[in-house]
Amino acid sequence: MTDRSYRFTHAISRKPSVSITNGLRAVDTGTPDLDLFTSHHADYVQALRETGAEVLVLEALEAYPDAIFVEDTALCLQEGAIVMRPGAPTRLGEAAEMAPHLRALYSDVREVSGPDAFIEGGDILTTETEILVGRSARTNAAGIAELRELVADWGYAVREVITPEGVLHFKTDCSLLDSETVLATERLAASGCFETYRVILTAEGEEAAANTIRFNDLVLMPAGFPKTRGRLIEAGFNVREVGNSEAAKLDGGMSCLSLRFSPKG
Ligand code: CIR
Repeated sequence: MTDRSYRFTHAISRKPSVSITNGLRAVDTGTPDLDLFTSHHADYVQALRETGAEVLVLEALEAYPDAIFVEDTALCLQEGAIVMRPGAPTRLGEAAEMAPHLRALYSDVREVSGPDAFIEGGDILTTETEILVGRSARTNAAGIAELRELVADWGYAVREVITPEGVLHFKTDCSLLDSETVLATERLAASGCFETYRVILTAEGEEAAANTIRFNDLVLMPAGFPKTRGRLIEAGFNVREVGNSEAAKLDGGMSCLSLRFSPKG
């Protein structure tokens, strides 16, 4: 089994902007504190760098309050990158801001461009064998169909799945841990989408721990979920906790804060 879905040479991240206080959120649980957000973000970037990866940290984009959540702007594979079409109207322009940075690193950059096609990176889980895409309030069937066509000649199979009702993104509720293992909430696992995987469930009341990232030898997880952390450690993973209180106020987690990849050419 290969390990290209969790071993990476590169990541791209973006500093939080002052405008982050206006970021989108499903429920208002308070205004994010910029200084604390900046410090959590620095810890996150440092953890990625400690694995040996090259991490490009882009400057804040004031015009886009949610621009720190770079994951939603692109899907990065070894063969090339696909620029997304975010379904949140205030976030659509973020994808074009990311495209030149991807072109600098990849020789093949493609774009989801259909006027009715919407898709955000947070709905996409790339495993060793397939690309799962959750239909959600941000990602529609046309977006998934266009992605399927764009990656077909690179040999990827795209499987459409469903993001649970009321959940922002598919990966809000799951993450890849290794070639055959995912971490998932019970409500997502119950949908049956992970039947061919080994599933570690988040502990009851710790659903917000589901969005982790496996990045080289580390699993980065949001701080404050001791039972789920214990399950991951017991399963043999090298867990690093990162403060996520401010990103969580904007429905963000570990995966949203970076694009992770190993460009081939
Ligand atoms: C949004 O609602 O779009 C942002 N406030 C949070 C985006 C989180 N991104 C992700 O899960 N990939």
